[in-house]
Amino acid sequence: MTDVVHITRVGPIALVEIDNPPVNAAGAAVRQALWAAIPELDSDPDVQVIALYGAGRTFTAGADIREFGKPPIPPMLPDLCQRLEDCQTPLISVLHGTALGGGLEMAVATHARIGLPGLRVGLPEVALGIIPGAGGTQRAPRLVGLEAGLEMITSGRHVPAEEALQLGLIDRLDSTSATPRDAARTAAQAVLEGALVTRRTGDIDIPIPADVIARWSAEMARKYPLLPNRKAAVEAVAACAQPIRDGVREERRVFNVCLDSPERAGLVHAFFAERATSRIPEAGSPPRPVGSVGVIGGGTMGAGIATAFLLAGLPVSLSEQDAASAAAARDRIAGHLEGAVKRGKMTGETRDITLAKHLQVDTNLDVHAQADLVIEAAWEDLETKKSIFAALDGVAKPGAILATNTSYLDVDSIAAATTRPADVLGLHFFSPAHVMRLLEVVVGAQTAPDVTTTAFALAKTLRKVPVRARICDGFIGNRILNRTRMAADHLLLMGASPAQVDGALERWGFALGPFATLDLAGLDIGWAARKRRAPTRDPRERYLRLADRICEAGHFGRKTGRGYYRYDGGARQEDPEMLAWLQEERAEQGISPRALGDQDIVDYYLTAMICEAAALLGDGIALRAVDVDAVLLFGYGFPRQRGGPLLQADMLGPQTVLDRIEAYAKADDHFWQVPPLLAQLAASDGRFAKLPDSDTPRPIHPTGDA
Ligand code: 3H9
Repeated sequence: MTDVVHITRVGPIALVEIDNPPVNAAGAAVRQALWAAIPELDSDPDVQVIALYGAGRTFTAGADIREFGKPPIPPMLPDLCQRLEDCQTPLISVLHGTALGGGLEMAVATHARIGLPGLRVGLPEVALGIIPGAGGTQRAPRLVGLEAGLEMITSGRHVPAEEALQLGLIDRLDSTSATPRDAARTAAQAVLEGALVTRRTGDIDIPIPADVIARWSAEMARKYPLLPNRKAAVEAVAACAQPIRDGVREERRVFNVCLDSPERAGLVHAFFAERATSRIPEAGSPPRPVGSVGVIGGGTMGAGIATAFLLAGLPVSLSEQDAASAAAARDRIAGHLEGAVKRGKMTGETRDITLAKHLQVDTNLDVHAQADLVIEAAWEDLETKKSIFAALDGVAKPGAILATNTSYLDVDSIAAATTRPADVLGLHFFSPAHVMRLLEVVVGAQTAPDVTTTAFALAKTLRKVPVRARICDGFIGNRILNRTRMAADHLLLMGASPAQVDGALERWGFALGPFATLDLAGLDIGWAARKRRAPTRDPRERYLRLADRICEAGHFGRKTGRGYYRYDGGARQEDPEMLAWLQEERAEQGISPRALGDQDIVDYYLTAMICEAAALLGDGIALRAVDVDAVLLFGYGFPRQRGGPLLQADMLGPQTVLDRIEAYAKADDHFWQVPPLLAQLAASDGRFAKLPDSDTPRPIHPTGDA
């Protein structure tokens, strides 16, 4: 008996319970405990059946992901799985909650599997940059067949219990036992009575036609050029043609290659980033209850925000300026809900009830009188927002949380327009708000702690990734975006074309390059903002007049068929006229273009991103490096397998980043300045990931001591 594995005997049955909260990950302690317990039970003549199950909410979520990249601690999971399979005593497993990755691998190494209702099984390793590495690629296909096995393993999807039964991954579904332990006793009894057949998965032979392997291999290479582990998973499955022990050895070889890859580092970082951002200093303050939500403004953002709450089952009141805008807002929301019905996220009946009973659209702010949270999503103008908040102050009930969806304005100034600044914060959703996962939670100087925890609790309800930010122009995401947009313009000035910049960044993993993104979003809003800011622009700023010229010609991006690109027939194509303007701009600034390769482009762009990320981290705008990475990953299309700009900085090493900045500064020492925090890390060979959390400006020690 250990802390993480409990054994009880019921006559000839040995019940083995894994108890390693929260998800029974098969970390070193669990492996060691099972490694000791199973042979002992196997050699005990009084034990006739062994039944393995999990305590708490789940069987096991697999290997302990936190162990990846660290020195391995024996016994290794594949050896443990082989030991389970080799047992002379019948050994069965009872699965509930989730049996994922190494959890499912242990289960398929036992001699029969029982599922409980609600179970989800899967081999999600590919999403972490690896492949199943404890026999999953060898035993799962032996149970479900080659094609079904390849599909499960290369997609990593969670398979529901009924399908798992159909596929042959589990042998039975038990819908009568009250607990996994009861189910384990019942199933063990069935084995004793000969009513449940046991067998070793490794003894099963399945055909492995070479053409099927070649087809899947080619398909993975084509679909996932930046994720070599998907193709590697197919290679490992091909080893099912060999005896089980040889196949597992081959799987291990492939697994180790993937384990050492930068993609694994990026994807595991992204997995933890998604969860780490919820650790906030306010965590001790219980959130306020939120049973209804008000939204001010029903444009693209407001309608998206309202939809997000409706999809989460919360009633929404929405106010607009006039009847026509109110009707348009309702139509937008109805359209979004229709989309949810089409994607199977909502039934038609629920949609009808939601629109009829849970959505109230009005032209009067009073409609929000009873809302527990009101989110303003009006035009991005400080005076407009201040007057809305002053009016809302007179309408909202005491204790209601008042939030602004501003993407860069000063939340404290907006809060000052009310008599209750402690109830005010920023909730920066990203468009489309019912789809995008990022939510920047902007905490003002006076925001009450329970207002912040309420925002984080709500984000969980909405299945979003909340990231805490302090106030600055653009918070975390848009502050970095502004900087990288300038860097992208510099690349054009230096000699690249928009297609080269976009192409290089897309080949690196971004879903869409910066110029294609601008064309998609529309160039007119940025043009208006640049005209407003022109009088105060720093004369030292290297400014490219290309976007202005494109707009002056009446081209605003995709919606007008032309922008940085032409979109005749839909696909983007280089626009010779735009290229001529670019050449003229360079000539006017006395620049002779030079050839830039993909690596030059990626290095320049990424360094600008890291530079701004380091600066805002130093300013205490983000609590920690991983929060900045989460913003870029979940709101700005940063490639997941790259983990985020600050993971990249840590992988490159701060000194390398600093050297690059100093080299770029030779041509532009206004744009390129070394952030003090980066200089400190470079001096101490420190890492962003190791910095303590801080939401105030970080003291800088020039000696490098963190
Ligand atoms: C593998 O098995 C490799 C093998 O093939 C070969 C090995 C040789 N390890 O998500 P939640 C933590 S690879 C360590 O918020 P939910 C998580 O970080 C593994 N920690 O709960 C969080 O911690 P915190 C293949 C883990 O109910 C807490 O548990 N398996 C692991 O929303 C709660 O998690 C996977 O990829 C882990 N494996 O979702 C499954 N899993 O509270 C990964 C979770 O400190 N896990 N944690 O922030 C999941 O998909 C979800 O966690 C799960 C529960 C669906 C299980």
